[in-house]
Amino acid sequence: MPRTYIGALRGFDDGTDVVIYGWLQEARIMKNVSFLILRDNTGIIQATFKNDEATLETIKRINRESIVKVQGVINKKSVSKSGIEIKGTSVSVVNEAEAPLPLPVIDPVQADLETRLNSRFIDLRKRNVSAIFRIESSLLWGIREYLHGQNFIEVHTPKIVAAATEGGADLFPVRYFEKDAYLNQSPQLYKEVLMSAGFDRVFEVGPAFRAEEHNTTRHLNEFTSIDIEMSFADHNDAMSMLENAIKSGVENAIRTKNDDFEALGISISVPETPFPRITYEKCIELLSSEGIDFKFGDDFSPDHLRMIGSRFKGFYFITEWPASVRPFYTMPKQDDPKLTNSFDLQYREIEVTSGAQRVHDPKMLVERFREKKLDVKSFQFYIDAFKYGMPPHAGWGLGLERHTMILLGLNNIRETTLFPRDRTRIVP
Ligand code: AMO
Repeated sequence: MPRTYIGALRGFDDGTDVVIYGWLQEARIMKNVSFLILRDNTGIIQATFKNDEATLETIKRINRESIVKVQGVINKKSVSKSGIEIKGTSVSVVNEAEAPLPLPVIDPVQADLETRLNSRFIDLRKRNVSAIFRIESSLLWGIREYLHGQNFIEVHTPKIVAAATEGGADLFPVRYFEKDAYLNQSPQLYKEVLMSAGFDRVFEVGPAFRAEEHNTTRHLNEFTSIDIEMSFADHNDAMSMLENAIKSGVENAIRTKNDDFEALGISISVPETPFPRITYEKCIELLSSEGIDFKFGDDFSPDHLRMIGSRFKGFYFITEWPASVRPFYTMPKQDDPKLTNSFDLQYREIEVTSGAQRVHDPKMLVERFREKKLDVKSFQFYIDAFKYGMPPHAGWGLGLERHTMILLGLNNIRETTLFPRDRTRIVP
């Protein structure tokens, strides 16, 4: 008989014979009957067994979290909470779990995050933990779907590279035979080169590596970056693309992941678009109205951003950042080159996306390299792509884990990362 997923049992008639496989969450042995609580990826079900001698012998020996096979009959007149159970006819162990478990799955007092991450494979068995990743997947699916609908193609660019993109200090060096190489911080250079190659619109979902020393609740040393680049477009086009992509992701999650939101005990709503936009200079005015002295050209601290963010309900853009705090590829504002055609998407004090219109004129690009005191030689492949027909272009990079974290109201980026890489953690 084929296997039935636990979540599908409800669709069968009372009295149907079924076979289910799952993790044994709990066994309760009473005087005349035993109850096995079984769990798979789709749900939880109770199987009830009469205590004949052989069955009782088996049930007594099964450790929690063992993989078991239960054969039985659907009972829809059950008095159990879910109104459905299996009247078990046979039970066997497919693969035994050792005891004790490194971490309990039924965990009335939640273990601390470090302990949970050390035994992440068990931690992820908890319904309210796996829910995060199902939702994350559906957010990403909705974003992908939207971008495909806008004629973007998904690309994959190298992660072993010869030059820095987002600032030289935060690079992980790797040995590449007889050459020096690094783990890529962002697909920035390659996605721009693909504009010169004529692809018009590309997106990539891939790992980005940052050797940042600070160990915070919103920084990882390896994160998943959703990047887009589009030709014949400016920062305003990129911002609308971002709003709509985010909206599509949230809509998809709400449409498909009701049970997971329930498991987390939260509900979210589709953000209203367009997101409010506030310029960097307006932010300074806002801060000074609160009595905070802020120098033009500096970056905002988390405290500053908390204050600015308190003025907005959800997402908002900070636009027109000064050139001093933006990378070399950012297009200066035409009538005021101290500023740039750039933006960050914020959610309260947290930055979830950076983006901009890019410099497309090769001469201006080389000038920007000089201003930033970068070695033009190590960017030659990138500069060459600008010399033979580069369209004007714009794009952004959205951090998937941060995005999921803010939407679900979680307070640590490690919660939305299966196996986080941080300043101290590289296993598991
Ligand atoms: P930036 O460096 O701002 O921009 O990164 C874009 C987004 O990626 C996420 N992010 C991180 N997430 C977790 N841990 C980190 N250490 C980390 N660093 C960044 C954030 C951030 O907003 N090339 C540009 C993008 C572009 O202009 O297209 C870039 O990489 O959510």
